[in-house]
Amino acid sequence: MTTNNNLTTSWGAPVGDNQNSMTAGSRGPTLIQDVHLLEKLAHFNRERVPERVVHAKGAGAHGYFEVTNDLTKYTKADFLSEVGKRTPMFIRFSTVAGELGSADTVRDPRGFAVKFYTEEGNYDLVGNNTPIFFIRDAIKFPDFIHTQKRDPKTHLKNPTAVWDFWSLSPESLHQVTYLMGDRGIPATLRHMNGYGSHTFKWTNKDGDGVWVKYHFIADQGVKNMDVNLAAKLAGENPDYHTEDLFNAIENGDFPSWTLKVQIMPLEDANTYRFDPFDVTKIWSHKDYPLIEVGKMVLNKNPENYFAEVEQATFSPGTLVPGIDVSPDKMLQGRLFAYHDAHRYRVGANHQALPINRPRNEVKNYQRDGQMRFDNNGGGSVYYEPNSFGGPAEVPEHKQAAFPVTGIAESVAYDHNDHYTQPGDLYRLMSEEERTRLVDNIVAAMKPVELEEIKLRQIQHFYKADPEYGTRIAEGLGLKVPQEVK
Ligand code: HDE
Repeated sequence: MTTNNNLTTSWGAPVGDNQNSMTAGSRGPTLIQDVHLLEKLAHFNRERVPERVVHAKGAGAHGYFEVTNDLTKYTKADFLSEVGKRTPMFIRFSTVAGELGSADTVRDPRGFAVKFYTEEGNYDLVGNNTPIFFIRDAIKFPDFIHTQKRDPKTHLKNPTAVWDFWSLSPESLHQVTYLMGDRGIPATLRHMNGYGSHTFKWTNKDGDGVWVKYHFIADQGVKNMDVNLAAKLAGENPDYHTEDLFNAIENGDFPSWTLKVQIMPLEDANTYRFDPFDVTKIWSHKDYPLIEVGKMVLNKNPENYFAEVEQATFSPGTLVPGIDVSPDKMLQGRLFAYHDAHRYRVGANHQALPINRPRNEVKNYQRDGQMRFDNNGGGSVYYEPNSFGGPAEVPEHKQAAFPVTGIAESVAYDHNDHYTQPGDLYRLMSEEERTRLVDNIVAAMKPVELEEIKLRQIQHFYKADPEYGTRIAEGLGLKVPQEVK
């Protein structure tokens, strides 16, 4: 076949004219038989896939992960099996609430979604830049996100809804305190940590398990952005973080993170002072110190934003042998939500797209579906069990058995101390940090329409730390309600 630079239709035929539609005479009308025009307009109409319902605005990069510490006594995960082992990876950073075109420098958690292309399949670690979350049961997520998105009548952000929900969901206080503090607006995507947030389970070759939490510590250090600069940049350069990441990588200034883990023996989960699967809590670093695992380096920008960043699909359910989930109720809900979102947003065969497909060979009996663009298993055997040497299961990678107990019912976590950890976080802050935190909260709560909501929220701040609650009340020109004192 000869190679040339011919413009072609999507079916490969040379295009004769890409500047002038075919018309009856120079004044038209336009002829419907200009099939190239029809195809071009029709394809254009379909250029957008639905944006992610949360985490719509994002930036991605390629890189690698290198093991620096031998943790094989805890996990048989192949990509962690040897010091020095390198695994290619892709990361997508994102804001949560804004739309695809929204500003980068807003106060919001940042998504920190990592895809490791391991030799035993893809492993996705779909975390945030905060170690905790606003709620701890998946059933509350759609309501929570409604309050973060636009009001259905005004199509504006609605602070009354935000604080109404938070004040009625006191488990959010820890994450609210974190978000309203300095870390709520990172200086750049390179200057923030990432967290797996949930508890996961690691299992070693002997089938012994431990609970694990992930921390990606930014080697660049953590730096945050002043609120006034953030507001200015949101107007002047809404893509500031996206641009910063792209330029850093383009200029060879490769950002990196050190991955560390906290390890908890399985039995400790039964006796720890709170439920360690509750994603609104952090584990004390004194009880479970950070242990180094390896280094993640971002060294290559995507070639094509849509193909690589927009079409990337991450799920906390994309796991490899040696890494399993925990009973965390949020994590359990996410195991359904993500691939469901991908099937809706990208399509039934989203796993086979170049950015998503594993680097090892996929061999299974799944066939067909919309946009099946690989060879669909060719003529190979398409059912199991079979007598034709089709791919067979690997018994040693059967999930380690685990005990389950209890009565099935819709029930809350039984630990309801929503105040100690947010209070500790407040007390950890310097006076300047506390002042900025209080100023941010007061500014955010001022527009709340009902005083009742403000008073309810003030009580939560007060219960975390009397000074915290009192300062917010004063800032809002209100008094701490008597019943909480
Ligand atoms: Fe997500 N989340 N989430 N989330 N999330 C999505 O997945 C969801 C949660 C996170 O760059 C969606 O493909 C539910 C916690 C990141 O592509 C959706 C619950 C954490 C990203 C979804 C949570 C996250 C998402 C939107 C409560 C941090 C972006 C479209 C049970 C630990 C990934 C999509 C990317 C994206 C659902 C809570 C992080 C709808 C139901 C907790 C980083 O499926």
